[in-house]
Amino acid sequence: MAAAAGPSAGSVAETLPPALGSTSQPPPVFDGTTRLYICYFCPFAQRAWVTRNFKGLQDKMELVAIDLQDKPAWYKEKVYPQGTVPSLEHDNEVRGESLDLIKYIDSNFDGPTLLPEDAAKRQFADELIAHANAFTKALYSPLMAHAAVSDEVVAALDKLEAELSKFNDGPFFLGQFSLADIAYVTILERVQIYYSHLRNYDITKGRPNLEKFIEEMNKIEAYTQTKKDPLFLLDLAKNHLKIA
Ligand SMILES: N[C@@H](CCC(=O)N[C@@H](CS)C(=O)NCC(=O)O)C(=O)O
Repeated sequence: MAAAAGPSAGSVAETLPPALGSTSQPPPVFDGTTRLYICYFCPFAQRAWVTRNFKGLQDKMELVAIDLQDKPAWYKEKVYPQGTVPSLEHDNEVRGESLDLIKYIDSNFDGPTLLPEDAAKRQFADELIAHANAFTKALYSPLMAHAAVSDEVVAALDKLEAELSKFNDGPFFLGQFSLADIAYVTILERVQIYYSHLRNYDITKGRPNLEKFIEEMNKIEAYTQTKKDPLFLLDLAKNHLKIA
């Protein structure tokens, strides 16, 4: 049986390591240690980080934080040639791509399973996860193009609202907390801030399922431990993604 998400799920007080920059030494790569390379502010890395926390892998999967604003050359040279975070060093290989990684972590490590047993729900999980990048693009594009809230944005949010009640056993997509929730929550965290501040648009208004989803996510420590100050995230996106 899958464990239900509760307030204490994934709850381990953890002192986060400092982010490594261009003058930092690399970790002893391929020494048998399992390492998750992240950046503390990246929504994609955050997906893998939440998955690790929820499965209680804090002692089995070491976090290595990379300072993307002062990226160490060794990250690309020695660890992950694509140079992006997240990546996972495990079993003498390094894998990336957050949506693939969260599935990999769920199937290859101990801890509560993050996919339902029910076949229809599992198929829906796959569909939701496969659609997460398109959702991200639909929500980010108008901000990066400095455009108004478009029909596409409204449609993407309405689709999510409907998907959240597909099985009528909310507040999560699939009854239990799952990889599908992890695929969306880090993006929702950011677009909620950006649309509220930059477009005066509340993404949860008239979308009770989405409102409840965000409320319940904020009770899961595996996720809340990874959140960052909203105004800091807004500033970062304004400066780096040039959203306005
Ligand atoms: N499709 C990738 C995207 C990862 C990604 O773009 N990460 C950004 C940080 S949010 C990155 O590593 N950028 C490289 C850099 O800034 O040098 C995934 O889902 O893992």
